Amino acid sequence: MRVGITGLGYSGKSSLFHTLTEQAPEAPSGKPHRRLGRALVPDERVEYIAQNENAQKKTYAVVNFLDPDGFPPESGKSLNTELLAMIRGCDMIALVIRAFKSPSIMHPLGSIDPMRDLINCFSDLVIQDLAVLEGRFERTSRSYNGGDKDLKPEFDTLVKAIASLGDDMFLSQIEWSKQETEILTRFEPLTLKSGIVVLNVDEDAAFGRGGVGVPPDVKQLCESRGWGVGAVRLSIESEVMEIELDERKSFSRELGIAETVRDRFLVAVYERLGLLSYYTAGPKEAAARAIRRGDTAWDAAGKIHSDIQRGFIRAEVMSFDDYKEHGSEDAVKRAGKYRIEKKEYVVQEGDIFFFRFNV
Ligand SMILES: Nc1nc2c(ncn2[C@@H]2O[C@H](COP(=O)(O)OP(=O)(O)OP(=O)(O)O)[C@@H](O)[C@H]2O)c(=O)[nH]1
Ligand SMILES: [Mg+2]
Repeated sequence: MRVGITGLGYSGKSSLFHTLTEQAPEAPSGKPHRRLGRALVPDERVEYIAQNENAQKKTYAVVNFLDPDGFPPESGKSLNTELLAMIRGCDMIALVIRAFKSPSIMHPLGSIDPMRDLINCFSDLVIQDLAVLEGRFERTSRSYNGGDKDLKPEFDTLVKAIASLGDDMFLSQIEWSKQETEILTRFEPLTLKSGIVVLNVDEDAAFGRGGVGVPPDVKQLCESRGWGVGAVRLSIESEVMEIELDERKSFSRELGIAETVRDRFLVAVYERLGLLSYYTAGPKEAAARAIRRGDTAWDAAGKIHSDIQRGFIRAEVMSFDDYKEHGSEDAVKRAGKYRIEKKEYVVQEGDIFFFRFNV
Protein backbone atom coordinates (compact mmCIF):
# COMPACT_ATOMS: atom_id res chain seq x y z
CA MET A 1 0.00 0.00 0.00
CA ARG A 2 1.39 3.33 -0.96
CA VAL A 3 0.14 6.80 -0.04
CA GLY A 4 1.14 9.70 -2.29
CA ILE A 5 1.54 13.08 -0.61
CA THR A 6 0.56 16.18 -2.51
CA GLY A 7 -0.13 19.85 -1.84
CA LEU A 8 0.92 23.34 -2.84
CA GLY A 9 4.46 24.58 -2.30
CA TYR A 10 5.43 25.03 1.38
CA SER A 11 2.17 23.50 2.60
CA GLY A 12 4.04 20.97 4.75
CA LYS A 13 4.30 17.87 2.53
CA SER A 14 7.83 17.01 3.58
CA SER A 15 6.98 17.73 7.22
CA LEU A 16 4.15 15.21 6.98
CA PHE A 17 6.48 12.71 5.33
CA HIS A 18 8.95 13.26 8.16
CA THR A 19 6.40 12.61 10.92
CA LEU A 20 5.16 9.47 9.17
CA THR A 21 8.46 7.89 8.15
CA GLU A 22 10.98 9.53 10.51
CA GLN A 23 13.09 10.30 7.47
CA ALA A 24 14.70 13.64 8.15
CA PRO A 25 14.02 16.59 5.85
CA GLU A 26 16.47 17.07 3.00
CA ALA A 27 18.35 20.19 2.06
CA PRO A 28 16.61 21.80 -0.91
CA SER A 29 17.97 20.28 -4.10
CA GLY A 30 16.01 22.35 -6.61
CA LYS A 31 15.42 19.21 -8.65
CA PRO A 32 12.02 17.51 -8.67
CA HIS A 33 12.31 13.99 -7.30
CA ARG A 34 10.32 11.45 -5.34
CA ARG A 35 11.24 10.45 -1.83
CA LEU A 36 10.09 7.06 -0.63
CA GLY A 37 9.65 6.06 2.98
CA ARG A 38 7.69 3.69 5.11
CA ALA A 39 5.86 3.49 8.41
CA LEU A 40 5.46 0.34 10.47
CA VAL A 41 1.93 -0.21 11.74
CA PRO A 42 2.06 -0.57 15.56
CA ASP A 43 0.38 -3.85 16.44
CA GLU A 44 -0.11 -5.41 19.89
CA ARG A 45 -1.01 -8.75 18.37
CA VAL A 46 2.47 -9.04 16.86
CA GLU A 47 3.95 -8.36 20.31
CA TYR A 48 1.72 -11.01 21.86
CA ILE A 49 2.41 -13.66 19.21
CA ALA A 50 6.16 -12.99 19.31
CA GLN A 51 6.26 -13.41 23.07
CA ASN A 52 4.06 -16.47 23.09
CA GLU A 53 6.00 -18.23 20.32
CA ASN A 54 9.39 -17.00 21.48
CA ALA A 55 9.85 -15.72 17.96
CA GLN A 56 13.28 -14.50 16.87
CA LYS A 57 11.87 -11.74 14.74
CA LYS A 58 8.90 -9.39 14.67
CA THR A 59 7.54 -8.08 11.38
CA TYR A 60 4.97 -5.33 11.22
CA ALA A 61 2.58 -4.38 8.44
CA VAL A 62 4.00 -1.57 6.35
CA VAL A 63 2.44 1.48 4.73
CA ASN A 64 4.64 3.23 2.16
CA PHE A 65 4.72 6.96 1.51
CA LEU A 66 5.85 9.01 -1.43
CA ASP A 67 6.83 12.66 -1.07
CA PRO A 68 7.32 14.54 -4.33
CA ASP A 69 9.93 17.11 -3.45
CA GLY A 70 12.15 19.78 -4.90
CA PHE A 71 9.58 21.61 -7.01
CA PRO A 72 10.26 25.31 -7.47
CA PRO A 73 8.06 27.52 -5.23
CA GLU A 74 6.75 29.62 -8.10
CA SER A 75 5.12 26.46 -9.42
CA GLY A 76 3.18 26.20 -6.17
CA LYS A 77 0.11 28.21 -7.18
CA SER A 78 -1.58 25.08 -8.38
CA LEU A 79 -0.70 21.42 -8.10
CA ASN A 80 2.24 20.82 -10.38
CA THR A 81 1.43 18.40 -13.23
CA GLU A 82 4.71 16.57 -12.87
CA LEU A 83 4.16 16.29 -9.13
CA LEU A 84 0.71 14.78 -9.68
CA ALA A 85 2.11 12.34 -12.23
CA MET A 86 4.50 11.07 -9.54
CA ILE A 87 1.66 9.96 -7.25
CA ARG A 88 -0.46 8.39 -10.00
CA GLY A 89 0.60 4.85 -9.07
CA CYS A 90 -0.31 5.27 -5.38
CA ASP A 91 -3.30 3.63 -3.70
CA MET A 92 -4.31 6.73 -1.80
CA ILE A 93 -3.68 10.48 -1.77
CA ALA A 94 -2.83 12.68 1.21
CA LEU A 95 -3.42 16.32 0.30
CA VAL A 96 -1.70 18.78 2.63
CA ILE A 97 -3.46 22.15 2.94
CA ARG A 98 -1.77 25.02 4.69
CA ALA A 99 -3.64 26.72 7.52
CA PHE A 100 -0.59 27.83 9.56
CA LYS A 101 0.12 31.57 9.38
CA SER A 102 3.85 32.06 9.98
CA PRO A 103 4.78 35.21 7.98
CA SER A 104 8.35 33.97 7.54
CA ILE A 105 7.18 31.24 5.19
CA MET A 106 5.77 32.57 1.97
CA HIS A 107 2.55 31.29 0.45
CA PRO A 108 2.61 31.07 -3.35
CA LEU A 109 -0.67 33.03 -3.50
CA GLY A 110 0.37 35.62 -0.92
CA SER A 111 -2.29 34.93 1.73
CA ILE A 112 -3.52 32.08 3.93
CA ASP A 113 -6.90 30.72 2.93
CA PRO A 114 -7.35 26.96 3.36
CA MET A 115 -10.77 26.83 1.71
CA ARG A 116 -9.47 28.62 -1.40
CA ASP A 117 -6.48 26.27 -1.61
CA LEU A 118 -8.65 23.20 -1.12
CA ILE A 119 -11.03 24.24 -3.90
CA ASN A 120 -8.06 24.91 -6.21
CA CYS A 121 -6.34 21.64 -5.40
CA PHE A 122 -9.49 19.58 -5.85
CA SER A 123 -10.07 21.16 -9.24
CA ASP A 124 -6.42 20.52 -10.17
CA LEU A 125 -7.03 16.81 -9.54
CA VAL A 126 -10.08 16.90 -11.80
CA ILE A 127 -8.19 18.80 -14.52
CA GLN A 128 -5.30 16.35 -14.40
CA ASP A 129 -7.66 13.37 -14.80
CA LEU A 130 -9.44 15.12 -17.65
CA ALA A 131 -6.16 15.67 -19.47
CA VAL A 132 -5.15 12.01 -19.10
CA LEU A 133 -8.52 10.55 -20.02
CA GLU A 134 -9.12 12.92 -22.94
CA GLY A 135 -5.71 12.00 -24.34
CA ARG A 136 -6.64 8.36 -24.10
CA PHE A 137 -10.11 8.98 -25.52
CA GLU A 138 -8.67 10.52 -28.64
CA ARG A 139 -6.82 7.32 -29.45
CA THR A 140 -9.63 4.99 -28.39
CA SER A 141 -12.28 6.81 -30.41
CA ARG A 142 -10.07 6.81 -33.49
CA SER A 143 -9.70 3.02 -33.38
CA TYR A 144 -13.30 2.49 -32.32
CA ASN A 145 -14.71 4.65 -35.11
CA GLY A 146 -12.27 2.95 -37.46
CA GLY A 147 -14.01 -0.34 -36.79
CA ASP A 148 -12.45 -1.88 -33.67
CA LYS A 149 -15.74 -2.65 -31.93
CA ASP A 150 -13.97 -4.50 -29.07
CA LEU A 151 -13.19 -1.05 -27.77
CA LYS A 152 -16.85 -0.28 -27.06
CA PRO A 153 -16.65 -0.81 -23.27
CA GLU A 154 -13.57 1.42 -23.04
CA PHE A 155 -15.12 4.02 -25.35
CA ASP A 156 -18.34 4.13 -23.28
CA THR A 157 -16.49 4.21 -19.97
CA LEU A 158 -14.30 7.10 -21.10
CA VAL A 159 -17.32 9.06 -22.37
CA LYS A 160 -19.02 8.63 -18.99
CA ALA A 161 -15.84 9.48 -17.04
CA ILE A 162 -15.04 12.58 -19.07
CA ALA A 163 -18.62 13.85 -18.73
CA SER A 164 -18.51 13.33 -14.96
CA LEU A 165 -15.20 15.16 -14.61
CA GLY A 166 -16.61 17.92 -16.83
CA ASP A 167 -19.38 18.32 -14.22
CA ASP A 168 -16.63 18.73 -11.62
CA MET A 169 -17.31 15.33 -10.05
CA PHE A 170 -14.59 13.09 -8.66
CA LEU A 171 -14.67 9.69 -10.36
CA SER A 172 -15.02 8.14 -6.91
CA GLN A 173 -18.39 9.92 -6.56
CA ILE A 174 -19.88 8.04 -9.53
CA GLU A 175 -21.30 4.50 -9.59
CA TRP A 176 -19.22 2.19 -11.77
CA SER A 177 -19.80 -1.39 -12.83
CA LYS A 178 -17.06 -3.92 -12.18
CA GLN A 179 -15.98 -3.76 -15.81
CA GLU A 180 -15.96 0.04 -15.86
CA THR A 181 -13.88 0.12 -12.68
CA GLU A 182 -11.44 -2.31 -14.20
CA ILE A 183 -11.09 -0.17 -17.32
CA LEU A 184 -10.72 3.10 -15.39
CA THR A 185 -8.17 1.69 -12.98
CA ARG A 186 -5.79 1.05 -15.88
CA PHE A 187 -5.42 4.81 -16.33
CA GLU A 188 -4.87 5.36 -12.60
CA PRO A 189 -7.05 8.47 -12.32
CA LEU A 190 -6.35 10.50 -9.21
CA THR A 191 -9.98 11.24 -8.38
CA LEU A 192 -10.83 7.54 -8.31
CA LYS A 193 -8.46 7.02 -5.37
CA SER A 194 -9.25 7.29 -1.68
CA GLY A 195 -8.08 10.53 -0.20
CA ILE A 196 -7.49 12.39 2.98
CA VAL A 197 -6.89 16.10 3.54
CA VAL A 198 -4.28 17.00 6.13
CA LEU A 199 -4.97 20.51 7.35
CA ASN A 200 -1.67 21.85 8.63
CA VAL A 201 -2.67 24.18 11.47
CA ASP A 202 -0.75 26.58 13.73
CA GLU A 203 1.20 25.43 16.78
CA ASP A 204 -1.48 26.81 19.13
CA ALA A 205 -4.54 25.77 17.08
CA ALA A 206 -7.09 23.11 17.99
CA PHE A 207 -6.67 19.67 16.41
CA GLY A 208 -7.75 16.09 16.97
CA ARG A 209 -9.93 13.21 15.94
CA GLY A 210 -13.43 13.65 14.56
CA GLY A 211 -12.61 16.81 12.63
CA VAL A 212 -11.61 18.96 15.62
CA GLY A 213 -9.91 22.13 14.33
CA VAL A 214 -11.27 21.82 10.80
CA PRO A 215 -13.45 24.77 9.61
CA PRO A 216 -17.01 23.62 8.76
CA ASP A 217 -16.79 24.62 5.06
CA VAL A 218 -13.53 22.67 4.62
CA LYS A 219 -15.01 19.68 6.40
CA GLN A 220 -18.13 19.77 4.30
CA LEU A 221 -16.24 20.00 1.00
CA CYS A 222 -14.04 17.04 1.93
CA GLU A 223 -17.05 14.99 2.99
CA SER A 224 -18.93 15.82 -0.20
CA ARG A 225 -16.00 14.32 -2.13
CA GLY A 226 -15.89 11.26 0.10
CA TRP A 227 -12.50 12.28 1.49
CA GLY A 228 -11.40 12.27 5.09
CA VAL A 229 -9.97 15.35 6.78
CA GLY A 230 -8.03 16.07 9.96
CA ALA A 231 -6.20 19.01 11.51
CA VAL A 232 -2.58 18.35 12.36
CA ARG A 233 0.21 20.53 13.78
CA LEU A 234 2.96 19.35 11.51
CA SER A 235 5.69 21.67 12.75
CA ILE A 236 5.31 20.31 16.30
CA GLU A 237 4.80 16.72 15.21
CA SER A 238 7.83 16.96 13.02
CA GLU A 239 9.85 18.23 16.00
CA VAL A 240 8.67 15.33 18.13
CA MET A 241 10.27 12.97 15.63
CA GLU A 242 13.65 14.58 16.37
CA ILE A 243 13.49 13.45 19.98
CA GLU A 244 14.84 10.13 21.23
CA LEU A 245 12.20 7.42 21.13
CA ASP A 246 11.94 6.89 24.91
CA GLU A 247 11.48 10.59 25.60
CA ARG A 248 8.81 11.10 22.97
CA LYS A 249 5.88 9.98 25.09
CA SER A 250 6.46 12.43 27.93
CA PHE A 251 7.32 15.25 25.53
CA SER A 252 4.14 14.56 23.55
CA ARG A 253 2.10 14.61 26.73
CA GLU A 254 3.51 18.03 27.64
CA LEU A 255 2.45 19.30 24.23
CA GLY A 256 -1.03 17.88 24.65
CA ILE A 257 -0.53 15.21 22.00
CA ALA A 258 -2.31 12.05 23.16
CA GLU A 259 -1.76 10.20 19.93
CA THR A 260 0.89 10.86 17.29
CA VAL A 261 -0.06 11.94 13.80
CA ARG A 262 1.45 8.76 12.54
CA ASP A 263 -0.84 6.56 14.63
CA ARG A 264 -3.90 8.64 13.72
CA PHE A 265 -2.91 8.64 10.09
CA LEU A 266 -2.30 4.90 9.86
CA VAL A 267 -5.73 4.22 11.37
CA ALA A 268 -7.22 6.53 8.73
CA VAL A 269 -5.34 4.75 5.92
CA TYR A 270 -6.64 1.38 7.14
CA GLU A 271 -10.21 2.73 7.24
CA ARG A 272 -10.09 4.52 3.90
CA LEU A 273 -8.46 1.67 2.00
CA GLY A 274 -10.56 -0.98 3.75
CA LEU A 275 -7.49 -2.80 5.03
CA LEU A 276 -7.29 -5.53 7.62
CA SER A 277 -4.35 -7.32 9.26
CA TYR A 278 -3.57 -11.00 9.14
CA TYR A 279 -0.72 -12.88 10.77
CA THR A 280 1.75 -15.70 10.60
CA ALA A 281 3.21 -17.17 13.77
CA GLY A 282 6.19 -19.37 14.47
CA PRO A 283 9.51 -19.60 16.29
CA LYS A 284 11.30 -17.77 13.49
CA GLU A 285 8.94 -14.89 13.00
CA ALA A 286 5.74 -13.28 14.24
CA ALA A 287 4.44 -11.22 11.35
CA ALA A 288 1.53 -8.95 10.47
CA ARG A 289 0.55 -8.00 6.96
CA ALA A 290 -2.10 -5.69 5.56
CA ILE A 291 -4.59 -6.83 2.96
CA ARG A 292 -7.76 -5.39 1.45
CA ARG A 293 -11.13 -6.45 2.84
CA GLY A 294 -12.56 -9.12 0.52
CA ASP A 295 -9.17 -10.51 -0.52
CA THR A 296 -8.67 -14.27 -0.31
CA ALA A 297 -6.28 -16.71 1.33
CA TRP A 298 -4.60 -17.01 -2.05
CA ASP A 299 -3.97 -13.23 -2.13
CA ALA A 300 -2.66 -13.41 1.43
CA ALA A 301 -0.24 -16.19 0.49
CA GLY A 302 1.06 -14.13 -2.43
CA LYS A 303 1.91 -11.24 -0.15
CA ILE A 304 4.26 -13.48 1.79
CA HIS A 305 6.00 -15.13 -1.16
CA SER A 306 5.12 -15.83 -4.79
CA ASP A 307 6.22 -19.48 -4.28
CA ILE A 308 3.65 -19.95 -1.52
CA GLN A 309 0.96 -18.63 -3.85
CA ARG A 310 2.10 -20.68 -6.83
CA GLY A 311 2.29 -23.93 -4.88
CA PHE A 312 -0.77 -23.21 -2.70
CA ILE A 313 -2.32 -26.39 -1.32
CA ARG A 314 -4.42 -25.13 1.58
CA ALA A 315 -4.54 -22.59 4.35
CA GLU A 316 -4.75 -23.54 8.00
CA VAL A 317 -6.39 -20.79 9.99
CA MET A 318 -7.19 -19.76 13.53
CA SER A 319 -8.41 -16.42 14.78
CA PHE A 320 -6.14 -14.35 16.99
CA ASP A 321 -8.85 -14.25 19.64
CA ASP A 322 -9.03 -18.06 19.81
CA TYR A 323 -5.23 -18.23 19.87
CA LYS A 324 -5.11 -15.83 22.78
CA GLU A 325 -7.93 -17.52 24.62
CA HIS A 326 -6.49 -21.03 24.32
CA GLY A 327 -2.83 -20.05 24.49
CA SER A 328 -1.33 -22.08 21.63
CA GLU A 329 -1.99 -23.57 18.23
CA ASP A 330 -2.29 -27.07 19.74
CA ALA A 331 -4.81 -25.88 22.28
CA VAL A 332 -6.85 -24.22 19.54
CA LYS A 333 -6.80 -27.52 17.64
CA ARG A 334 -7.98 -29.42 20.73
CA ALA A 335 -10.80 -26.92 21.11
CA GLY A 336 -11.87 -27.72 17.53
CA LYS A 337 -11.36 -24.14 16.37
CA TYR A 338 -8.55 -24.74 13.91
CA ARG A 339 -9.80 -24.63 10.31
CA ILE A 340 -8.64 -25.86 6.92
CA GLU A 341 -9.55 -23.43 4.14
CA LYS A 342 -9.21 -23.27 0.37
CA LYS A 343 -7.78 -20.58 -1.93
CA GLU A 344 -11.12 -18.76 -2.13
CA TYR A 345 -11.46 -18.27 1.64
CA VAL A 346 -12.01 -14.57 2.40
CA VAL A 347 -9.48 -13.31 4.94
CA GLN A 348 -10.89 -12.04 8.25
CA GLU A 349 -9.37 -9.43 10.56
CA GLY A 350 -6.97 -11.15 12.95
CA ASP A 351 -6.64 -14.46 11.08
CA ILE A 352 -3.44 -16.36 11.82
CA PHE A 353 -2.42 -18.45 8.82
CA PHE A 354 -0.26 -21.42 8.18
CA PHE A 355 0.04 -22.07 4.44
CA ARG A 356 0.67 -25.54 3.04
CA PHE A 357 2.34 -25.30 -0.31
CA ASN A 358 4.34 -27.32 -2.76
CA VAL A 359 6.88 -26.02 -5.26
N1 LIG B 1 5.27 27.76 11.48
C1 LIG B 1 5.05 26.65 10.84
N2 LIG B 1 5.88 26.28 9.89
C2 LIG B 1 5.66 25.15 9.22
C3 LIG B 1 4.55 24.30 9.51
N3 LIG B 1 4.59 23.26 8.68
C4 LIG B 1 5.67 23.41 7.90
N4 LIG B 1 6.32 24.55 8.23
C5 LIG B 1 7.53 25.07 7.62
O1 LIG B 1 7.21 25.42 6.29
C6 LIG B 1 8.30 25.13 5.42
C7 LIG B 1 7.82 24.23 4.32
O2 LIG B 1 7.48 22.98 4.89
P1 LIG B 1 7.72 21.64 4.07
O3 LIG B 1 7.25 20.53 4.91
O4 LIG B 1 9.09 21.59 3.53
O5 LIG B 1 6.69 21.91 2.91
P2 LIG B 1 6.60 21.21 1.49
O6 LIG B 1 5.17 21.21 1.13
O7 LIG B 1 7.31 19.91 1.51
O8 LIG B 1 7.38 22.26 0.59
P3 LIG B 1 7.92 22.04 -0.89
O9 LIG B 1 8.32 20.60 -1.03
O10 LIG B 1 9.07 22.99 -0.99
O11 LIG B 1 6.79 22.42 -1.78
C8 LIG B 1 9.38 24.51 6.28
O12 LIG B 1 10.28 25.51 6.62
C9 LIG B 1 8.61 24.04 7.51
O13 LIG B 1 9.43 24.01 8.64
C10 LIG B 1 3.67 24.73 10.56
O14 LIG B 1 2.69 24.06 10.88
N5 LIG B 1 3.97 25.92 11.17
MG1 LIG C 1 8.78 19.16 0.26
